[in-house]
Amino acid sequence: MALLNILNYPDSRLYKKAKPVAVVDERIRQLVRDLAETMYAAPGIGLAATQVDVHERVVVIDVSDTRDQLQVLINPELLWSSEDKKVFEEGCLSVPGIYDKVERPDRVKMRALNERGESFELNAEGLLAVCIQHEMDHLLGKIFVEYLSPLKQTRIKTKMKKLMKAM
Ligand code: GNR
Ligand code: NI
Repeated sequence: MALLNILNYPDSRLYKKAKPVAVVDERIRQLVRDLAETMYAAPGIGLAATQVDVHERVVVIDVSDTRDQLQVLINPELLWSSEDKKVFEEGCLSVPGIYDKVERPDRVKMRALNERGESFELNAEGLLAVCIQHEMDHLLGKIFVEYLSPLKQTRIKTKMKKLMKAM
């Protein structure tokens, strides 16, 4: 097991597009374990491989209060999203200390592979739907602040650069 280093916005590597996983093998299962450990330690409710500088389509999520309901999504595909939207106050482990409202479809239907390489479908709503969409964006190189106004994005970049210098 290993704790992985999480990239901070606006690191250019966060904008890379992840490639599909060809085979779910022991290497991928090790990545899943390390992502989960890193997510729980942070703590966060989700983590995409992109955030730890691995550009493959792997995501871990746990939105449970008990922190024992790990969900692994490999090569996730969006099958359907609802017309109705919801606004949610989002945060991101790659943008520490920043929270802002983002509007997204309220419900989504997904297909993905689990850590055994088996295909499964998932209907999600509420926090899980928010988290899945947030993580899928990471795999495409998109960060939630890109939904905010250009002025807010500039302010957040300035704040993050200052924060990085102070570290
Ligand atoms: O831990 C996280 N919390 C969160 C809160 C609201 C909306 C999305 C998230 S995901 C975030 C972890 C993270 O950055 N995943 O990419
Ligand atoms: Ni994030």
